[in-house]
Amino acid sequence: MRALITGITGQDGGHLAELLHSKGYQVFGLIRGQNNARRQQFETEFPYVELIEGDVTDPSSLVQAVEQAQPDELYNLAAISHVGYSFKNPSLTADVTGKGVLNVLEAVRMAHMGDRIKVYQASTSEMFGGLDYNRPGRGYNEQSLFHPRSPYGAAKLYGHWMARNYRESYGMYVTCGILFNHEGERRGAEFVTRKITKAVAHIKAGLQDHLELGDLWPKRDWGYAGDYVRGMWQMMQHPEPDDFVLASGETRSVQQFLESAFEHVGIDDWRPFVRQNPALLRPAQVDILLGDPAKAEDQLGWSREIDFTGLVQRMVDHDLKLAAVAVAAR
Ligand code: NAP
Ligand code: F7E
Repeated sequence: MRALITGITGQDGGHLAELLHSKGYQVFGLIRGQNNARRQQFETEFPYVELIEGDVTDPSSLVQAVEQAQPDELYNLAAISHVGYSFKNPSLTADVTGKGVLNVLEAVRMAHMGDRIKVYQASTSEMFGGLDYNRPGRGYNEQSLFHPRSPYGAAKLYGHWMARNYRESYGMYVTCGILFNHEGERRGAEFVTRKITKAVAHIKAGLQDHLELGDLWPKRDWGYAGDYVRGMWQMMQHPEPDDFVLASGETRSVQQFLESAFEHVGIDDWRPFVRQNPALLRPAQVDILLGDPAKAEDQLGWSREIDFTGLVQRMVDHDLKLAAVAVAAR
């Protein structure tokens, strides 16, 4: 089996490459830029991935990538994925996160491989927006209403509908995973969980004295990225293309994540170490996200191995090791 992953240098790209390689796939990854700063580190960690240069905003590069990789499965993970950044760069976000999906689908169709390549589209719980919380206690599922609250969410919703359109119009195998927040030791430090675990480890090691955050009250449904990429693969083995929610079915506030992380290093009172920075507030907030993964559990047999506490501890422990290396190098 051959797989092409866009967004290979991101969090999920790394986990998915590892998973597919362990299953015997030949893995190809699309990498952008003439001198991508992540390339060298990626090649060291994933020597078995064949990198192909391309950009989801450049249709011809995608056609070439598809022709070169000849994939059985194409996982479209590429995106501008930071919600806060999308408010500052809405047009770029529309081009990459929205129209980029169309470019990928068209590349498959134009290469006349629409009948043999299965496509996975990385859709998101941000499409729900956290306002039409219409299944209290149960969470959003595949039938819930969409109400995106950011340029990122709106761009993802465009990509989601284009993916569904290509499934319905051309009979292509295009599956959408509507994934709730998933985190881990590969998470970028611009996202709140990793920002917290890194800061907690640095504070514990004496490398940093405080942490600046935005809103602490929003709630998210957090899981571990390794569990979620396994779900992506399971979706692609399903006989029919479809939409599936992956979530933990639990929701916790940013403050609860913060408390758990500090608690894990033996600091009971986090307040002296945390300051609010108004620059980190967003023009609109997604108040609460809670997902219902019943369909994926029933139809795919998907389940999580790592719970919330395990996730926080894993991330903090990883960052404590990195902090110890930084201290030793001083
Ligand atoms: P991530 O760490 O931010 O990775 C994004 C990837 O997209 C990076 O490899 C980045 O490459 C690449 N990219 C950005 N612009 C590109 C362009 N113009 N052309 C080609 N590649 C480009 O995201 P992630 O957490 O792994 O998430 C993977 C996907 O799932 C994303 O589509 C995200 O929106 C979606 N998603 C994530 C979550 C979550 O909680 N993690 C939940 C739901 C959905 P560079 O290294 O060159 O920047
Ligand atoms: O924010 C609040 C912030 O940026 C979580 C992406 O993977 O998941 C992710 O989107 C919450 C928000 O993730 C800071 O306002 C407070 O309420 O970690 P985040 P996100 O916005 O939920 C979805 C499912 C995706 O699809 C996205 O691609 O935390 N928050 N203070 C902060 N957030 C950040 N980043 N930084 C802060 O300092």
